[in-house]
Amino acid sequence: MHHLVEQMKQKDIRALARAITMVENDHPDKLDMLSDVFASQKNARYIGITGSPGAGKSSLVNRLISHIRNEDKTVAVIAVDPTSPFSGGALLGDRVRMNEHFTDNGVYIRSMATRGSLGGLACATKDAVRICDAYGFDVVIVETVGVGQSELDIMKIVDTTALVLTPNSGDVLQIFKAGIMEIADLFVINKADLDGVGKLKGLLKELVMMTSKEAQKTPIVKTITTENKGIDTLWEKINEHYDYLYRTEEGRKRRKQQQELEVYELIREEIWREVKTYAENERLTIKADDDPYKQAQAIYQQWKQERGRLNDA
Ligand SMILES: Nc1nc2c(ncn2[C@@H]2O[C@H](COP(=O)(O)OP(=O)(O)OP(=O)(O)O)[C@@H](O)[C@H]2O)c(=O)[nH]1
Ligand SMILES: [Mg+2]
Repeated sequence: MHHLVEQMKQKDIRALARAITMVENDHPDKLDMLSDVFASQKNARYIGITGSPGAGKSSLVNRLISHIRNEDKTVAVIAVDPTSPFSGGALLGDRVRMNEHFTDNGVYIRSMATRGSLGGLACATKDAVRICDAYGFDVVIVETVGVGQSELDIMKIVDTTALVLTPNSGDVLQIFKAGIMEIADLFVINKADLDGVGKLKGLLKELVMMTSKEAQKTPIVKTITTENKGIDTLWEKINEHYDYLYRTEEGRKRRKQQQELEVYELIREEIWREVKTYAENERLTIKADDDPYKQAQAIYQQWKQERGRLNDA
């Protein structure tokens, strides 16, 4: 067994941190470690909290942590930070940090960024979630800003996705367009102390009816995190959804689909690595101004021929 996984079994939190750093940096030895992580997974429930910047995701997670701890369960939080050099910082002056749980051993909070790997952030996040599961946390929460494809991919990892919206933000339409609506298992109207809650709720109900028959049941929960209101209901709805998933075949089906995709993604990554190494060794240069389709085909075909030649030899 990989030494980090061995150490995690002894509840060594630094081993957990190191394991996550390995996937974050796309370390060449990560696959062996991850196999052992996979085999050591317990039965954590995975929850995703997504929504626009500043919607109150971290505030909610903060409150949820307290709630979960009161039930004597342990919880890990992976805060995915897609902060780009362009938007970084400017938007985020007012953001809430989850520092208050810093000294609690039953809580682990980690933010993630990545470089390197092809699958990128979504892939690394999935691995980090599994690592937290293998360590033995009862609940793993993923916080991510819900805007692009990679966030959608991240949300496919979790059992239950809560989409956080705020009144009068215009979020709904934007998120509806981005296809995030379909992956939400429950809606949270946070900042319910502000005006426009009724209007947002009406709009949400309409959108839900339009998108799917089944989703009519998609719960809408109102929260005011600053006053600790609605958190108990939110946790209850999350649990109800989890129960539904595993009472029916839905949960198993979701994880199976996810795992199938994952196998192909791992293959893709493996091939990508090989072709890239080959191209670099052969000093094949990529010309930014030339047709990318033709260049990709040319390099791929050349690599394939080279492999064929090596196999024949
Ligand atoms: N009025 C009101 N303000 C809230 C509520 N919840 C959060 N806020 C405030 O909204 C701001 C952003 O909260 P965060 O929890 O950092 O939001 P976030 O979605 O995690 O933000 P990012 O991680 O930066 O995308 C903070 O100033 C919070 O105090 C609420 O229920 N009502
Ligand atoms: Mg946040």
